[in-house]
Amino acid sequence: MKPHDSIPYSLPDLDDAERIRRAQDFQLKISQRRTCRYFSDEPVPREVIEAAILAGGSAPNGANHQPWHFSVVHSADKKKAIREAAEAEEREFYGAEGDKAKASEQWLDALAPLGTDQDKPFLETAPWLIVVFAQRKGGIEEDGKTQNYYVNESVGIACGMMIACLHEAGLATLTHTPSPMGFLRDLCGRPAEEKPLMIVVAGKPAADATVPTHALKKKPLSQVSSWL
Ligand code: IYR
Repeated sequence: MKPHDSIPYSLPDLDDAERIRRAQDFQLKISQRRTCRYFSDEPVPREVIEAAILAGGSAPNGANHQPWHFSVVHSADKKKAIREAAEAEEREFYGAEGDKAKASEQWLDALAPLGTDQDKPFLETAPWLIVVFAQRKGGIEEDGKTQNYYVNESVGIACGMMIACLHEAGLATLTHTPSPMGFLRDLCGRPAEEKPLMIVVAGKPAADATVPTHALKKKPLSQVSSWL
């Protein structure tokens, strides 16, 4: 059943060769994205971040409630506060103070090929931090009480589309998920019904940026798909 209020929808009717070419071009482009942990402090225009947030905000989502909020952090003071709070959590996670790590040995072993640790200088170096919040309640009017649906799925897709846009704009990104992350709600002044989901760090890669070779091991199509 169509709702009363609807408008026609169409897309350009490409021929198959063009369709395949575009899909493969995009796949090649997006497959060059890397999670980058070394950022330049060079400025990046705010318009790029605005466009990326709007791209993310066009994601499919539960009942079109758009259950997300993006707190954009640019000031040196706020970035420093976020870095300090995140590193405090990470020191406990990695057991950097000599206490037992909160992370299991299995988890730490899994992270070893990435070379991550409790130091997060990029949270201050990169020009932009986009702190992503998931709204458990609020509806389209953000009334703080209407139930939202498929919140994690919706916000996850929005983050993916935002990251794709940032990559297209030639920016490096890093999804940082300090754990626990309640401090982000306080530092960004967000309400209790919002759950911080991740920080998307965005900026130019440092001139000497590297990525771990572990990150290049991508599963082949034959492993990630089955065709029924
Ligand atoms: N939040 C920690 C640990 C971490 C966990 C996973 I799973 C990663 O893929 C990367 C890091 C940190 O940011 O160091």
